[in-house]
Amino acid sequence: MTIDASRGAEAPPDLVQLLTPEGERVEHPDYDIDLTPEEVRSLYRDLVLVRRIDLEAVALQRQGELGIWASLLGQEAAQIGSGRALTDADMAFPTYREHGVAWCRDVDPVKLLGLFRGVNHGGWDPKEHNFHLYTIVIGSQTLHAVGYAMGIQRDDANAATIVYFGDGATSQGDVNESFIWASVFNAPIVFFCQNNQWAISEPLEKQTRIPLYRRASGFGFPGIRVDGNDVFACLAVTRKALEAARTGQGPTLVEAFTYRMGAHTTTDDPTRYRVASELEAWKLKDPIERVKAYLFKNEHADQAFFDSVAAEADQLGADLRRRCLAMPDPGPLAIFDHVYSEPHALMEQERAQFAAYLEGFRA
Ligand SMILES: Cc1ncc(C[n+]2csc(CCOP(=O)(O)OP(=O)(O)O)c2C)c(N)n1
Ligand SMILES: [Mg+2]
Repeated sequence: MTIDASRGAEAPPDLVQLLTPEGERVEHPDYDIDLTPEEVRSLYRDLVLVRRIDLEAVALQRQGELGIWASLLGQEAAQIGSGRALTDADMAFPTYREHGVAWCRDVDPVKLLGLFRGVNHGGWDPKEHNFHLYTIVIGSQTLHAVGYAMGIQRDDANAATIVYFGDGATSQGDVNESFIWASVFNAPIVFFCQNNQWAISEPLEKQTRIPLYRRASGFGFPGIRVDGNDVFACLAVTRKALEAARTGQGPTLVEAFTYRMGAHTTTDDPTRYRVASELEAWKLKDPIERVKAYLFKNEHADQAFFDSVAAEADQLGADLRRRCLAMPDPGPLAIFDHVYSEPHALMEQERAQFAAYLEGFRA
C-alpha cells in the first residue's frame, strides 16, 4: 500500500473556509455568516462537550464497559456545524459516528452508548428527535433518507432531510443510486459526506480520482467542498443547502473535508497503515482550537468562560460514566422483542423454544 504523507498538509482548492486554523475570520462571497459572540460561545461549548462525550466513551470501551466505539475525534466541527443548521422539522440520517449531530438533536448521550454496550439495538425514538437510529451497513441510510425526503416532498412539508456518510461510502452502489433518485425526483435532501480521508485502512485515493464534491455534477446537482474543521463554514454551507432543499431546489452534496484523528473504531490500530506526520499536520487544524483562538483574540470570551465549559465537560463525562454503568442488561428473551412491529408466529415459537431451553438450566 502506498501512503501519501503529504495528504492534508495543504488546504485543497475550492474549499469554503470562514475561520482559519489560527482563528482568523475570512469572508466568502457566497457563504457568509453573521454570528453573535454568544452564538460562537455556544458553538464552542457544543464542540467541547461532544469531544468529552467521545473521550469518555473511548475510556469506557478500554475498561470493558462498551463492546466497541467509533470515535468522532477531529470531526466535531463538521457535525456541530451541520447539526446546528437543522431546524426541528428537518430529519437527519446518521452513520455510526454522528455523536455530535445526536447532541444537536437533543439525544441524551447515554442513549448513544446502549448499542455499543450491547444492551439495546439503538436507544432513542427517531421520531421524537427527527434523528434516525445509527446505521452500520455502509451507505444504506442514503437510500432510506432519499425515500424519506421524497415522502416529505409529497407532504409539502417545510422541511429538509440530511444524510451523513463517509468518503468510503461513496464507493457503495446504494450511495450512487440514492444520488440518482434524489436528482431525478428533485428530492429535498442534503448529502453530507464527512471526508475524513480514511475508510478504516483504505485511503481516499482508493475511492476516487477526483475530489468527491465534483461527483455531484455528474448526477445533476451542485456539490460544494467545505473546510470540515471550520464550524462556521460547515454551519453556513449546510444552512444554505438545507434552505435550497426546502425551497424546491433539490439536493446538494456537501463534502466536509476533515480528518479522523482517532482510530476507525476502538478495534482498529491506525499506526499500522498511516504515518504519524499526517496526524501531526491535522492537529494544527483542530476544530476546537481555532474557535478558542477566535474568541480570545476578539475578546468575546475570558478565561472564566473556558474554565466553566471545561468544568461542565468534566461533569458531563462523570455523569455519562455513572449512567452507562447503571444501564441494566436486558433479559435473554429481549432479543426477540422489536424484531417485527407486530406479533409474529415464528418469533413467538422461537421465543418459546429459547425460554424452554433456558428453563432447562434451572433443574
Ligand atoms: C456494506 C458494508 N460493507 C463493509 C462494512 C465494513 N465497514 C465498516 S466501516 C467501513 C469503512 C467506512 O468508511 P467511511 O465511509 O469513510 O466512513 P468512516 O468510518 O471513515 O466515518 C467499512 C468498510 C460495512 N459496515 N458495511
Ligand atoms: Mg472515512
